[in-house]
Amino acid sequence: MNLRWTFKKTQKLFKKPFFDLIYQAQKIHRKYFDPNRIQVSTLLSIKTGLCPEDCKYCPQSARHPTNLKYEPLLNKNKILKAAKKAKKIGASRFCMGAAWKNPKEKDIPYLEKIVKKVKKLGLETCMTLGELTLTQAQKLHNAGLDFYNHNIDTSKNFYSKIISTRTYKSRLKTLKNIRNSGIKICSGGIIGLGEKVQDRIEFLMELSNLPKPPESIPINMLVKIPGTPLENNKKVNEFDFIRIIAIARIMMPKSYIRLSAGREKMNFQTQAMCFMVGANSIFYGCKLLTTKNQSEKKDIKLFQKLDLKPEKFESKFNNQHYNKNFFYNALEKE
Ligand code: SAM
Ligand code: DTB
Ligand code: SF4
Repeated sequence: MNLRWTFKKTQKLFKKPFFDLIYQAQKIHRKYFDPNRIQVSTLLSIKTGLCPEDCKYCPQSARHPTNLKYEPLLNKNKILKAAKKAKKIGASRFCMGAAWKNPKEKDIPYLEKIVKKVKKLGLETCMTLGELTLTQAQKLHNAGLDFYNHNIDTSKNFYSKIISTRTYKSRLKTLKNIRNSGIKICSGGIIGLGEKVQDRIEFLMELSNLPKPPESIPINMLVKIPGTPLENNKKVNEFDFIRIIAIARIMMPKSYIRLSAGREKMNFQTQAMCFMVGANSIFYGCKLLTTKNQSEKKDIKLFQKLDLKPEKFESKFNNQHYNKNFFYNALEKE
């Protein structure tokens, strides 16, 4: 097979002098994207905790004593209320996550209904529900699901050190089902799991060598959760993190790269560097799934400092006029 990105070619980027690398990344970013615009998504956990999987990083696994409150699948009104709020504060996409190994057949009609209703609000829709069969993906696609998030998390080799209840192969199979259904792929991973540079190289190679790279790539910095096996992991160095964002931009020039979990612990300068080298999407809202995110107010300050505007969301529903104070105004109307 002819790889788009070989190990050697990718490794070269990891060894490149920092300023040469970020110059290359920014040139590519400017070729494919408006550097002053950012895609904004808001997350909601629609089923929280008691997950049968054993992902070592995750607060929601039933195996880790994390003191998380279990919440069964949320009712429609609660989900729609959160979606309306997300829209009001300026998000263009609403991402719903469930702590499942996979959705059960009996849940699909309800999920389809939710997708239809959220879509009607004029938001793009995204779900992350675990493994999906082709038929399930097709049903969600027909209901209007735009994106499905399913992270490969790290390299094939390191994966089994982090998760034992499922395989990398099954992860890739779900990505294939999503692709074949017509839903756009959101897939990325976590930095700070204890992976080596070799794993980071292989992780980015895996994504960039998919038949078509994911449209959306979340890069999470590990949020260290007390009670999980990774709670005492070593902090990721900010420059190493920026380097990974830059390399992802170079390897997957047309994909949106989301600066995802971990922003709460990053200063504005680090986040600005991530945007500069190619990140152009964020999770916006004071909560990720179960942990704190950087507050909306702080995000707005950051956007204003950097003159970042939300990406124009081309939809017949979205005729809101964006200006520099758009987010402030939206928050004030809350
Ligand atoms: N259960 C589904 C699954 O695993 O595909 C969907 C929800 S799961 C919480 C979504 C993603 O969140 C995971 O794939 C992982 O990459 C990310 N995640 C979970 N816990 C995290 C943490 N402590 N720090 C950073 N990212 C995390
Ligand atoms: C992704 O890559 N990151 C988001 C989203 N996809 C679903 C989740 C981050 C979760 C961080 C830990 C928590 O809040 O539970
Ligand atoms: Fe469950 Fe997803 Fe958390 Fe793994 S990452 S424990 S599958 S919710």
